[in-house]
Amino acid sequence: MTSETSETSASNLTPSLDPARITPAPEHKFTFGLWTVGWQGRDPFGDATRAPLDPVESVQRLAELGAYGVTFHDDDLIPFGSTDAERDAHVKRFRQALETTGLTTPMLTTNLFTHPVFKDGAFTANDRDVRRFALRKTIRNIDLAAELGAETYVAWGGREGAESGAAKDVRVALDRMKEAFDLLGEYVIEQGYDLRFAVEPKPNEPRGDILLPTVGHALAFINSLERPDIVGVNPEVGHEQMAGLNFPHGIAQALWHGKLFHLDLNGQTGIKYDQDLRFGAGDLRSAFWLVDLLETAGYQGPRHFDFKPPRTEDYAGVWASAAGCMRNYLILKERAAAFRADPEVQEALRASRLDELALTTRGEGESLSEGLAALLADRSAYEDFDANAAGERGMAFEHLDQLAMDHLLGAR
Ligand SMILES: [Mn+2]
Repeated sequence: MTSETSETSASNLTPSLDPARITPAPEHKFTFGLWTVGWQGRDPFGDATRAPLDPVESVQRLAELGAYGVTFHDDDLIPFGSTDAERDAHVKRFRQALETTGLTTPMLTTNLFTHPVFKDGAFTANDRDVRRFALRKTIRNIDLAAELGAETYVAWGGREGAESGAAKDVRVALDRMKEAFDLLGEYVIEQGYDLRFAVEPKPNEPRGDILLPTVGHALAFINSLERPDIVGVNPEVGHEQMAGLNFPHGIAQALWHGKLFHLDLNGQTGIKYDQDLRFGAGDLRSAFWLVDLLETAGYQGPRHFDFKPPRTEDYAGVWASAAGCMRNYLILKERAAAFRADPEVQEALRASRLDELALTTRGEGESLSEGLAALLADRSAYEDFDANAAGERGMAFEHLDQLAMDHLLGAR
């Protein structure tokens, strides 16, 4: 093969992406936690590998990379135990950086897991004084969230759980969890804040088992609250995958319930510790279907990255990792759009009868009682139905999925 033919076939196989379309810009609504790029690489087995990062520098660097906003736990900006004067100084410097760069703060959250006081949890700690302290700490940061114009307040209960059976009465702990969200909801309503809560599920780590371990558990819990309308979920890619679950399916159900208030994008390779890889690393097929879903379902919220640049990296590697999160999202967005626009894919979707899934199972325009009566009277639905013939119909899903693979791999 000559080099000329090899170049020709390569360009036929690889549709080039317009560099402008995969360059991050504020309109893409990419946001990063201060604790992500600011993670110093301290893990259970090793010390920090990076020096502390000034939140103001994070704001400046992320703005240069094309981000839309930053998010943070109270303690990421204001070290635990700061005096009021120190707190004001930290907030003032940070606000100046936001104003200079134009970065937004769409989400804030509370650190209820680092300080030893939270070793048995916060909202569900067995100790009542710890629960009351956790609520006051949260309320104080909710005030800051409202001041900074955040729309979402995330609650990740990393320490709400147990390592042993008798240590936590889960039903009673859930009473306390409900009480916490009801009190916080009451506070937000009384203050007139335009702020909604998003519960972040995780199955384990740091606790042996964490309460509200998956999106499904959290959705069910929200229904029991006094103000379920102001509480949704903040699912994280890696957290659901740690439980072996299909993340795009969980997101689709959260969207179906109108509860996808926020989300945490990162990468994870299977059921193991919480890896927090950059978005797109880990399960790439899952990432492709996630981006396809978010972009076609009309999700309007921030594309928020909650990842950890590996501790092998210096700060050049940290910024490369952050840029990679956004670049991978935009590449997958292009690939997913090309998949949806491909006439052969549209034909394959019809062959797999996705259009038929969209038809109601009862007759069009029939009420439930009319539909039920018609179903019971319909001999073709049962008495005359040929189940064996229907069982022989192929679904053509493999061809459809290969088309998706071709687009994902840049072969179409
Ligand atoms: Mn994580």
